[in-house]
Amino acid sequence: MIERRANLSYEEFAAEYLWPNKPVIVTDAIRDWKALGRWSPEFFKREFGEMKFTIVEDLKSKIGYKDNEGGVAYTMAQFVERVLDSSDENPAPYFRNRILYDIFPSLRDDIEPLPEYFLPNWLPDRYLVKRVGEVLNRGAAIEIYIGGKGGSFPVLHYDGAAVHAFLMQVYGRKKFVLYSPEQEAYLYPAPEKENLSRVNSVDQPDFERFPLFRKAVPTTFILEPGELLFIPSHWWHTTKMLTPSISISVNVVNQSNWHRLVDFVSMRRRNRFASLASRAYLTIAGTWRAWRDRRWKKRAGKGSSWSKAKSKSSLGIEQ
Ligand SMILES: O=C(O)CCC(=O)C(=O)O
Repeated sequence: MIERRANLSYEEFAAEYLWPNKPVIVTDAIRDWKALGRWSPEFFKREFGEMKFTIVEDLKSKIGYKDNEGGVAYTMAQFVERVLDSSDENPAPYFRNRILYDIFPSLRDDIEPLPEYFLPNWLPDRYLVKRVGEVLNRGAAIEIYIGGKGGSFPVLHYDGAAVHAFLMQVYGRKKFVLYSPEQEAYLYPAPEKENLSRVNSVDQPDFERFPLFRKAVPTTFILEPGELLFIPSHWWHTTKMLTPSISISVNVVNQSNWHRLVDFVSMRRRNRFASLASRAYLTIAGTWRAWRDRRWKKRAGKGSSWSKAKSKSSLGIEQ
């Protein structure tokens, strides 16, 4: 069972969900977004009908779930037609993990104000180690997803680098299936990409190949338009659309999940020295940011919001 909350203050969110690493749906967090009521498949056809892109239709065979390169060419108008005709038997491909501000910069204002729950976020920070900065900064990008009935996210996974995810359902209904981190032993993480499951499908799993998956207990629910879902760090998840659907996602790292990020990154370094070096660097980087956050909060005054704390910071852009 997932809790649905309304009128959830930042402090309540942090104490009851962020720090305990527990999912929640907030029903009124994005109620002022212009996107609600404005965005629909028809809106994208009308406003961006000529836009050209490609989509990889069958990602099941590919393990890299963010892989959008190559595939079938569409205009937005053609794609929207596919979305509107989509069915369980013949689902439209999924336009997903596209960077909203890059491809639809004019839509920036439609998703304002961004909920306070997204702060503090260490992903857009500057990092001394260039490669770390590149990976984390890319992770900070707000992403958009457009799909049709019967379409699904191609793989059961948790988000890379163990970031938290916020999923905002702007249009249509989407089914989510979640598994807590404790159930990892039943989820068959891929040896080469530990955050992706090898289980072929959560709806029709091949129990011959994945017998332990019988023991996995899913949390299943439908995200309705206007709702925000918090998927905490290392929670496994996948989705299926019940209607044409448009969603937005935001990833977040801060003190609450940095230790999981450190584990994730150092676990992936096969070389023991590189693994220890990453752990040491990231631990220092996290300790410094935790201290900086506390200083911002203190300066802004007790009870002030994170956005106020950040804007009052004398450090300006994050270090
Ligand atoms: O909204 C969806 O279909 C799932 C998105 C997701 O899990 C992801 O991008 O990591």
